[in-house]
Amino acid sequence: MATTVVLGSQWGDEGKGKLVDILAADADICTRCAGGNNAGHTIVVPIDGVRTTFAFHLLPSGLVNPKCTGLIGNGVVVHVPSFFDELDALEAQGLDCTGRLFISDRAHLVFDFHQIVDGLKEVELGGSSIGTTKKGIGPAYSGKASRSGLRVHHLFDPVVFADKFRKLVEGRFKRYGHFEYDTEGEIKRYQALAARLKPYVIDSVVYLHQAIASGKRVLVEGANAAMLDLDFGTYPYVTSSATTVGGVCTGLGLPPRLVGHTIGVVKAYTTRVGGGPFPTEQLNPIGEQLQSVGREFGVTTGRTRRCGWLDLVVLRHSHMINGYDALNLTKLDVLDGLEEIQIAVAYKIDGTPLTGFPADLGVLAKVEVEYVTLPGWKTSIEDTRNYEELPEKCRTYVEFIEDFLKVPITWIGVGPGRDAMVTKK
Ligand code: 2SA
Ligand code: GDP
Ligand code: MG
Repeated sequence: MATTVVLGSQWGDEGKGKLVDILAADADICTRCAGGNNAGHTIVVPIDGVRTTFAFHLLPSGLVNPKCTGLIGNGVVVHVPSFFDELDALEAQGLDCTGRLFISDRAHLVFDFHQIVDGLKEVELGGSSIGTTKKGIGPAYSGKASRSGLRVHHLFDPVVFADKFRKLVEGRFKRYGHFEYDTEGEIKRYQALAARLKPYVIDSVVYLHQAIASGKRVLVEGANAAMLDLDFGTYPYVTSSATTVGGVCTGLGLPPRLVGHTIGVVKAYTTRVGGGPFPTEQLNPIGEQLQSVGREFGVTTGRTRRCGWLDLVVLRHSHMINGYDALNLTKLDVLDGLEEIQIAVAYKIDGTPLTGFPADLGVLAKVEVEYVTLPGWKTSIEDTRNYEELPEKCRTYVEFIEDFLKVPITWIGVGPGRDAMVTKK
């Protein structure tokens, strides 16, 4: 099968970037299909013997492999100035992307006014704000769905671009009042940006299909995660794209039969950043320990991530939607110091277990979470590379998850570095 798909299985930040970087060693093309520069994917690799950290937001993480081509698909929303900022930062870190980075002409554009509106919408929501990254993601996807958005190809028709742009800004002024914004200055700035962007722009549908037909191996890098999916996540506390497997087809123009091996990335505990329900959240010293040992801070905003126990109800829901062939359990080393570890195995209402993850947040607020408690292994696993050498209690934890979900755990993360991965046969 030509494609491998990596998807977040919880509320994001599971460590997708690290796995994508490892798998990119065997990929010709690494492509993003959804989201924008709200995402933050961290890669820690030795470059000339120096431990180097890369933070990817909009560009595909597979670019760390110099033989891999990056492709930003039609389902992604692109803030062009941020695209160049990220590219410049990567090149300053020694990553030469010349001739191996492309962007779909169908991708929608995010403008600064979308980011302003993102902030204004959050203020309007007050106490029930989503906790967005304020990167303009929701407003840009709203424009796409309401058929008024501007796409990459519009950049190359200056008259059409200027006309549509003015109308879009006027519409936002009508809705949110006259916020400070230099419309004509922006139109000029985008003329220069268009010229710079031109060499990167392609018809990604034709490109991808020709690549696959000629035997090229494609790696799809999911952004955000199943519980942030617009349809299947904890709506409205979600992002505005299809972050589950369907988004791979629509975000790239890939028929389902070409969606190959699907890998779910599962953090060994759970985190969430922003607002919204989180049934296994630990607002106590356990949550604080997970946050500090796991260094749980947003890669894009620097916000502190909320932390809690692993939730198998969430993972069963996400597996039903994405159909994982294999899992990467990450950050298992973060649990090293714990005496006991809890895993959520059911949500109950009046003693009756629910069959799925509830759509209605009112129902979700009423669930009683049932946990299984397993003993901790109380020893460092960061230097372990063979599965059989992991402490027995640690293997029990891993196998409990496998048995519950009936999906093999093929990789186990024991540290942030590229080499800190146990491969399980
Ligand atoms: P948005 O900005 O409209 O997509 O926000 C909507 C919700 O989606 C969440 N979201 C994220 N959750 C986890 N990680 C994300 N990326 C960054 C990271 C986050 C950061 O890798 O750390 O730096 O804060 C991400 N992007 C969006 C968001 O928190 C809202 O709950
Ligand atoms: P992504 O959005 O899913 O790519 O994940 P992020 O990069 O936002 O957050 C994951 C964080 O955990 C990053 O700082 C990674 O370097 C780090 N990380 C990834 N895997 C592991 C692991 O197995 N152990 C530890 N300790 N850190 C990890
Ligand atoms: Mg992240």
